[in-house]
Amino acid sequence: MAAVVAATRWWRLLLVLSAAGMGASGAPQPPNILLLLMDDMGWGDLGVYGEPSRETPNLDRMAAEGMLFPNFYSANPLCSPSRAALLTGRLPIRNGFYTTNAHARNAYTPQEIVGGIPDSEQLLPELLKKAGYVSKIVGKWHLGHRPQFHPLKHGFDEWFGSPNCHFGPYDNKARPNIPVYRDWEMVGRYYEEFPINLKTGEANLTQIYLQEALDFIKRQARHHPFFLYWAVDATHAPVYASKPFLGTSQRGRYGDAVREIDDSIGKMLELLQDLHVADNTFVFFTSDNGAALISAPEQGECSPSLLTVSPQPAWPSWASVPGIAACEGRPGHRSPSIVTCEGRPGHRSPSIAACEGRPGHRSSDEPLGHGQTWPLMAVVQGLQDTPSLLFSLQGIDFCPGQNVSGVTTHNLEDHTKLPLIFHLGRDPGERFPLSFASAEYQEALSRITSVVQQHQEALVPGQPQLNVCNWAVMNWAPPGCEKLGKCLTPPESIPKKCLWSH
Ligand SMILES: [Ca+2]
Repeated sequence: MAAVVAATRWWRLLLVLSAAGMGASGAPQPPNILLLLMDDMGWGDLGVYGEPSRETPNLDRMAAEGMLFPNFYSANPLCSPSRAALLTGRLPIRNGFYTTNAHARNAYTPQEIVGGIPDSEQLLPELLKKAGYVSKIVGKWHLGHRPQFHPLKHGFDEWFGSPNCHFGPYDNKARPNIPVYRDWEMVGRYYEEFPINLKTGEANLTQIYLQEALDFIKRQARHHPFFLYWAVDATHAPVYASKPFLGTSQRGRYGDAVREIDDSIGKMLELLQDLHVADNTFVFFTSDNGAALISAPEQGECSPSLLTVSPQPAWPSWASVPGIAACEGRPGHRSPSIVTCEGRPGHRSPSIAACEGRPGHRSSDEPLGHGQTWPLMAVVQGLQDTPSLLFSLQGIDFCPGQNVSGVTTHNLEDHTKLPLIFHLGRDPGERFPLSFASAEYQEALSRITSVVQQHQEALVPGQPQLNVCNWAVMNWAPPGCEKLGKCLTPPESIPKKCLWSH
């Protein structure tokens, strides 16, 4: 869907940026890239997006001095497919991050998953490597944990983080604790060498991830163009923060985690300034999916914003995520208001390409993408002044008191025969579907249906990676476990269909 097109556009931008200055020796170094990917952070969770406690000064400043993307979508409402799309620039249905085990069911990569990112996919760090970049992933990978899916086999040069979510603690008998890797080998496991106190919410992980980032930036900034993918997960349940931040937010533990992340990003931006590379670094901040309202209020937030919805099947606002760019070569650029790249406040899905310094470049009148998993669930197409969002299927686990009658449902509902259509310009919260009898609805349906047909005719689905699970493939004995004395014995191999309950 739109998110993927946004991802594709952001790819285009990066490729243009990385192509700049390449070739002749002595040419300017291609820009560094700092991609800050949050986990389950909702559209309304930052001050600059209207969160009233205003506890994200660094991100708010970054938006004020850079660019804010008020309509920015991820490709999927769950971590793995969204991240696969971000790094490949391709819809999950194409890159294989979907399941056919059940109709219209999202899927991801728990540690019993057999599949992962296929070798046939070209990831962003693989392309950047050809341009001389050194790439590091800090934090959550989530594109498969088996050896062939290791991030260093898919373009990254360094890794500090984990292959799966920080769920647990497990007993290391029925299910192993999730390992934490440094490059090729594990260096410990969550709840063991890397503790997370579920009762107090205390964990030092964001600070560790920050130090990994600062160290990498210091090492690389003067020698090679770098790509740092900072994929922290403190805002994913169970949310956590380090001791100095615990209890400091007006909005509970989730706010503590957000405050620590904001503070960390401030330190990274400060380091770029200190190293005199800020002018040549493209920084982009976003989230893998919208707010995890299923985790609220204890482990998430029902923030009072337009888009307060959950990572649940088919509902697109789950995929409405923050998007902030600090554009290369425009240090100190200050927008008088929240603007898109094209300088039209509120204009929908701005073209990241405009960050190239080509403000006349135009791509947002293209169909903005379609669908995410299987089957097609939603389409975003058109501009702010035209009805631009269609649903064929939807479902949501909404926050108390925020139900929208006839729109939000606890269970997935099939609207294929009479899709819901929203005018995102007038109704960015997607609460008021157009009247089926209206001329506006009929015109939009006709227009978007042709986009759907084009998509379906051109679609070449990837081999689904999220169908088969096997407890024997879990993180029993990751590489490096021998050195730590932490190898566990896997159970008998019994492949079975993965069951997806949400
Ligand atoms: Ca997520």
